[in-house]
Amino acid sequence: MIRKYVYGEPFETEAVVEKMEAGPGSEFVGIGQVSLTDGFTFLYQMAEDDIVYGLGEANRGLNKRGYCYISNCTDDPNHTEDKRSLYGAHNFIVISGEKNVGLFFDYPAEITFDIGYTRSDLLMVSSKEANLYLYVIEGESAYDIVKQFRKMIGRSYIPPKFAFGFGQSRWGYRTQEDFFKVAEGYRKNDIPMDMIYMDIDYMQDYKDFTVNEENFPDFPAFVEEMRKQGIRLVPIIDAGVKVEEGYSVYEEGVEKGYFCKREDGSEFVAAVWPGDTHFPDVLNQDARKWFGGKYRFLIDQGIEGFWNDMNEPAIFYSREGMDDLLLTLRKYAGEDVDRIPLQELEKVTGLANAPEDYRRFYHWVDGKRIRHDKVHNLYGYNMTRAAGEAFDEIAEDKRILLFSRSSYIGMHRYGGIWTGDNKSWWSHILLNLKMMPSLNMCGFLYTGADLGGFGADATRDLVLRWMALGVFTPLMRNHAALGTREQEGYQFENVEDFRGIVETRYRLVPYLYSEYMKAALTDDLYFRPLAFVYPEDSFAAGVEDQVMLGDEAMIAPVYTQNAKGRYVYLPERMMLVKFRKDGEYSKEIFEKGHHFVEVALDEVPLFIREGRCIPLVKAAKCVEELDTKSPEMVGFEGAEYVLYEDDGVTKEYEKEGRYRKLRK
Ligand code: MIG
Repeated sequence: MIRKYVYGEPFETEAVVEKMEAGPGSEFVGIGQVSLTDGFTFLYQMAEDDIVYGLGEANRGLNKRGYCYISNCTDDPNHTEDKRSLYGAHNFIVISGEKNVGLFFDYPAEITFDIGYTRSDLLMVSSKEANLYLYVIEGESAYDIVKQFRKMIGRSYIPPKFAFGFGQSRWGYRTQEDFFKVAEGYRKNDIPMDMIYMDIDYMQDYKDFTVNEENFPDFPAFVEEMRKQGIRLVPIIDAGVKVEEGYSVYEEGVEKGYFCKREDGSEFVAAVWPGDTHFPDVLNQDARKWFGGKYRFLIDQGIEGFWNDMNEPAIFYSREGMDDLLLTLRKYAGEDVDRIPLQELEKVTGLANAPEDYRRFYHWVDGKRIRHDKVHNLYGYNMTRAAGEAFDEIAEDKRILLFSRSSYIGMHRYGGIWTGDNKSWWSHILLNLKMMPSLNMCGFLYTGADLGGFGADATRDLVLRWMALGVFTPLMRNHAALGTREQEGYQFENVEDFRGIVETRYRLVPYLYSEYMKAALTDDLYFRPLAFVYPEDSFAAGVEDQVMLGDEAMIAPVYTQNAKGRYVYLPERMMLVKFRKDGEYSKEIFEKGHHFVEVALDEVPLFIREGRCIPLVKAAKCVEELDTKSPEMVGFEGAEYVLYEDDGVTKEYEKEGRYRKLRK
């Protein structure tokens, strides 16, 4: 059962698609208490054993209890344990225990989730303004509540099937030759691959919807040449549009009034990669349509996928912020060092993503002007929506790959997300794993992390272990930052180990795609916490480093260096399958309980549940070359698997004959 309450005058985020009558927001909403004396505060008394799930792309555990999280989309590349905000704002939580309650706070500005941080038994959700919709969902279990929520927010984005292949990325690929070198690195070493991502250096001076003509003299021919090798190029698009006379996107945007403006009506200037930029006002329907239409420039040249970056939106500095800093520095130039108040110099480090900058520009929505900070968490969502809505017109019945860095619930209908600038740290493999079910609960199914880590130098074993997890995430992409150690699959010794892991992905693509499609088409989860599947099992509730995949399997990646394997808890009897680089696999049955399982660096472990089986095919160099006619079935004798299969290109998901029964 879902109840919807309205407080004040909420901004219509369009996160929810189901039409629902809203009751007046009272101070008592049945399960918790609301205080409106100082902004908005929701209070809920947690029972000792309550688990709190949700918050999508957030830090720390699967169980969110015991910390404080702030939804405030932020470009922060240091995802240390103390961080409260990352790139997304996913305000849905589920309290699971004696009583099960789902709560969605549809509020587009900063909102704080104090989940037993201030007082261990108290859940406090608070925002400065009391303008929001609160959805209270009750159900028989946490899982049931999540399914109700997913239905209410609408079907998750479905990418083309090639997007289930492996992709290589690195910030710093610059010229056509750089890209050919990567393609060659993979193809020569017989490592499958479907995508190479193009980071900001493909553009001319970081201008959106341009291609550097010197480095790509004939871009469409280049795209086609890659396609012939079975590789799609996936360019990045940044939020800020470069301020430059003669640049058509800039000139048109100014002329039509489609950029975000200051209070005085002038265009707000934010410095990002291109230098001075303006932000397209993607919350404004006309501007959104205009900006989305620009993607056509690349689609017309053969491009079939994009990633949207810097859309929190990230700001290196604003004109105002810089002016203020320069004045301060001038004021103290020549001054005795100990007479300079240090807090004044904090302006230097406080220049980027400054809260005051988010109060310096405005959006026009349905004839009303609204200050950015009041709708801050909707920017990435609407930039991606701009593209998604445009694709429906540009490419009609064709699926385009699309994912974003910043997001809000609602964006899950238009694209996926990657989890941003992690580091080549072992702890971030585990963080990657924990985020996946939480993201699924909030509607984001096409997700994945930068495999091998974005910042810092990777090591061979870390990349192998991380990619062995990436085998199972819908988005499987190795990406690294400029200046870090190269970590493409062919950069380390014994390249066959990398080949084996990527080949395992391809052997599983028909199965993983099928699981993805079933989850998307029935508003279900692709990754589930163990507790959703084994609600009666008290051990399962505490397991955070293993995750259920669909109805058949469980993953338990190795995430510590120099480990020969790991401890695993099996809530039931399962078969451990270890995929090997020779194209074979080993299998071993484990009884319910705790076990240490050995997993070598070149193996990919997967647990298959009692009485289940999954399909396996032969690897190929890219997804479209996979032969799926008669998969080999792996798992328990007599088991049955229902395989979903379609062309992977068009949107006729529900046409007849999509499901096929396979038997072991
Ligand atoms: O300020 O485009 O998260 O994936 O490689 C950094 C360069 C901008 C941040 C993205 C990252 C990308 C990088 N971008």
